[in-house]
Amino acid sequence: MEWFSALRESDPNVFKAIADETWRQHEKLELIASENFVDQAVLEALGQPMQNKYAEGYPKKRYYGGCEFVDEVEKFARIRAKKLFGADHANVQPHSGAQANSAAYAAFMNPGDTLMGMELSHGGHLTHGHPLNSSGKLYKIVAYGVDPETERLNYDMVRKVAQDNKPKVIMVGASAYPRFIDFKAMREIADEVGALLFVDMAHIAGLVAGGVHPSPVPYADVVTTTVHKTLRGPRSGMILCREEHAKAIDMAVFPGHQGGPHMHVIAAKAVCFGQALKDEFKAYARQVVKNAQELADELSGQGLRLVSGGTDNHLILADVKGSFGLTGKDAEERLDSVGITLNKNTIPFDQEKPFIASGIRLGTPALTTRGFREPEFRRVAALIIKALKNEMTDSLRDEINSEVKDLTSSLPLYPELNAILGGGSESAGG
Ligand code: DSN
Repeated sequence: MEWFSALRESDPNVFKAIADETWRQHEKLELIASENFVDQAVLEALGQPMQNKYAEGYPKKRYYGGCEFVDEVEKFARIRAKKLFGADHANVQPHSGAQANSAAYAAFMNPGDTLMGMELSHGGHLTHGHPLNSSGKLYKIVAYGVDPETERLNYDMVRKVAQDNKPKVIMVGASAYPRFIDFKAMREIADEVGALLFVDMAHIAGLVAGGVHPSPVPYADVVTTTVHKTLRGPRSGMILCREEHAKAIDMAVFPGHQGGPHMHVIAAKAVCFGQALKDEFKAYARQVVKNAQELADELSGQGLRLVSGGTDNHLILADVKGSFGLTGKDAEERLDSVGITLNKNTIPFDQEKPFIASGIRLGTPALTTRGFREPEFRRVAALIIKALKNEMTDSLRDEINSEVKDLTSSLPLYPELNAILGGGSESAGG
């Protein structure tokens, strides 16, 4: 049976949307910092009959029969995750990063306890205490931000917030912070105020696995992550912790927050962790950072102001309003129209609302996966600047779009899949 032959036959509408999306991923320059492209092995593990299986519980202790083979993949995933990050314990069942964070909080906090997290508008995350998220509704939130001068974390300022508020948990981690985080300093602050230290390493997990970002694991009580960002696995979450916290974490995930684990996704996590243990993944992680630094140098050299002046990791936060008088929303839409995909983002001390924002966030993980290196990223930077600095006319749009196509066709994504799906052809909508 050829991949997608049944779907093409039984549901042409869904088939066409998948074909179009696969082609879109190939045809555009993907710079969303939290996205990546998994390989065929991960896709195959996601699309197989383990998706049919209920398996509440943990390996060898399930509430359903017939779990002997799904037990195997969960064991592979746990063993590989622990090896990859040097952790005592891994729970690989969270369906997402948000679920992982909710479960981790609930394992140690009661409603009304104080949670300290990074301000969302300074680069933090919704689940670190935003008032509209369950974290912000259940817990008393205190927030720390970046230093207005350096736009980086200032550990004396963080210490002061902790000392003034004595949180039960300090959550460290960000979705739009381009600099290394000093986990040792955060551990010291947590110890000084008697707090537990949680790190959400979702954005940087692949860089930590690849040895190009300091690891939080030696310092944190609990580390949560997604698997699909720099780590390049299936869309899902995971929790790592010290042995003393293993039981509380496992109970908080199941039965505390989830029912049946998604065993097909856990199989794909095992595949991803196996890949990340290889030397090739270390080379990939190094290249992600090199590419981000090249892109940052080129963009700032051509007049785009970068928050904190540059990057240590996979992402760049750029002030398009201060640099070119465009809002983040305008910049996102303008770049989208020329085949460059990224997202608007608030910058520290932003005067605009999050849906408008003064900045854009760019990341290199996805394009690095398809083989882009420094020379390609220099071309990407030039196209971004050309689109942002000039008035967008039809001819400029056509010119940039055609340069984007030249770049993407030189390093194709999913060529075999697109051949099966018909990506780019009239029938697939391309
Ligand atoms: N939505 C993710 C991101 O883009 O950073 C965070 O969950």
